[in-house]
Amino acid sequence: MAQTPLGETRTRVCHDHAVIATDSYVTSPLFGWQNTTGVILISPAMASASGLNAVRGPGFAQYLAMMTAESKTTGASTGVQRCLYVLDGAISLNGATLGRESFAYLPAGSSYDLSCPEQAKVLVFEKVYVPLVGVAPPGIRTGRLADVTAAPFLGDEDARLACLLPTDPSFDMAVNVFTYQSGAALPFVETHIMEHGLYMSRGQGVYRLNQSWYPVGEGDSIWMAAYCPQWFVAMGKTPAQYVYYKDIHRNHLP
Ligand code: UGY
Ligand code: MN
Repeated sequence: MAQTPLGETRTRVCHDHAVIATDSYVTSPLFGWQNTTGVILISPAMASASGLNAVRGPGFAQYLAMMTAESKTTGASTGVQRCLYVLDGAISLNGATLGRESFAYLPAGSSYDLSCPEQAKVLVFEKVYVPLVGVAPPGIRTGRLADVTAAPFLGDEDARLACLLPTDPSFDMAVNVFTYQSGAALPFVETHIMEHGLYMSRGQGVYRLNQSWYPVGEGDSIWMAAYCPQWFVAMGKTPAQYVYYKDIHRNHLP
């Protein structure tokens, strides 16, 4: 393990955003999973570390599940939906193999057999599902990033967005993969009601979060609260990519 003798880290936890760098990971057994080690990167508990001004913390959880051949899960807590993205290795869902850059949406209340033939690093987003009157909740879905169209973002061919889940109102969350050629950027500083959980899956760049600019690279995670001003530019000699969550399609008044 890399040592940081002078106590340096890029990790920051603020009232409206957080950057979690790999050098500050602490692993633990994962609730709801058997024989699986995890790192809870973002969760509602973050409010307690983020300062006196925190009105509320994240409304979802983002974590890494490090799976081996002994690992397994059969479902999430009551009312909780999951979206998984395979960062490395392969997993098995009800007997079907999902390889690197595959994903699975697992609705609240569903039960399944999720295991791992050998080893896998899986990014997981969890959120309590908010039903919509008159709209049937979604079913299980699986897919591969390679099969999803990555559309130019607001016309920029060098910033491409792949939406892994359908954008229909039965879903109250989106999970997208954003790939930037080096030098490409978000076209403006976004400020919006949706919150984000983000995992840098490739490359590097600079993320602006509120009034701070952070160098970020592969393996870093970011929480952006609702209305946290946000902007990104990709830098370096290879494309940058992040997988991110956002809440969508539900009443903006609590
Ligand atoms: O979907 C989004 O809001 C996205 N454009 N935000 C981001 O990449 N920070
Ligand atoms: Mn955004």
